[in-house]
Amino acid sequence: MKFSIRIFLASICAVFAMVLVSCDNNMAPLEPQASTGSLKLEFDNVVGDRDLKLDTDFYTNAAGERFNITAFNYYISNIKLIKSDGSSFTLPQDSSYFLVRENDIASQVLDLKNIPVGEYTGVEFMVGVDSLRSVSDASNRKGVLDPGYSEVMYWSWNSGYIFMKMEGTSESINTANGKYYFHIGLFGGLEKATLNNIKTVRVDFAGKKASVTGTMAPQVHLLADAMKVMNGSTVVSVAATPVVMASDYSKNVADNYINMFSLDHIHAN
Ligand SMILES: [Cu+2]
Repeated sequence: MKFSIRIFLASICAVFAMVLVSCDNNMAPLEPQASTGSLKLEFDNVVGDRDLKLDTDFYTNAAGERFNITAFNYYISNIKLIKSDGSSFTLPQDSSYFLVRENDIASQVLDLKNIPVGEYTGVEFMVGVDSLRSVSDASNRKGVLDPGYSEVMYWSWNSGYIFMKMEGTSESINTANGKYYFHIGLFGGLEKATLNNIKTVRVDFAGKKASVTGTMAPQVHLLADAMKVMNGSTVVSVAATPVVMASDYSKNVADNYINMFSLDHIHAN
């Protein structure tokens, strides 16, 4: 009798032990597993192989003209991150409008939040603002899209954003102030049919990866080469066309600057 009680107690202990072990096993997968993280896109403005320095530095374009840059701003919007398997993640549109300005360091780093965990091998974005947003109610156009934004990137007379603004001086320009003004916009207009200079750019990371995890927030360091605004399929001369705004010629400048973006490197975290 005593013996069987002992066996009985022993087997109860064994069952308890198994329950404890299996409970322990079940605990492990309860560790929180992040499904999103963040990624930073940095736009580093350069001119050819030199850093862009507003006002003070002079550069020489393909037309042989010496020029400086006093302002360099552009909108980046509708960002899409591309994975190695070809799938992609499109940022919610409301959090996908940025204005990069050379005179504002903070504006050059786009902090993208709530990015699904994964390995990204490229990025796609619009240079400018899509036509739908351009004509949507002012309540949908706050922050950098506010038409009253400090560095006027908006044409009130044509209800449209200036996608890319580059200004500077050159001694080759034969006007009183010797300045050039490239204000490139036009989204195809509704009331007044215009050119559509909305451009989408894709930058492949060329074998490199930006791995977003719960703890790793990679920083993708892109270069934007202001020289390419002038040097491209059209060699733009600041002397011949010191003012490029809402004219047909603006297409040539837009076709040039879509090629100004490239990957420099990726910081893993
Ligand atoms: Cu970097």
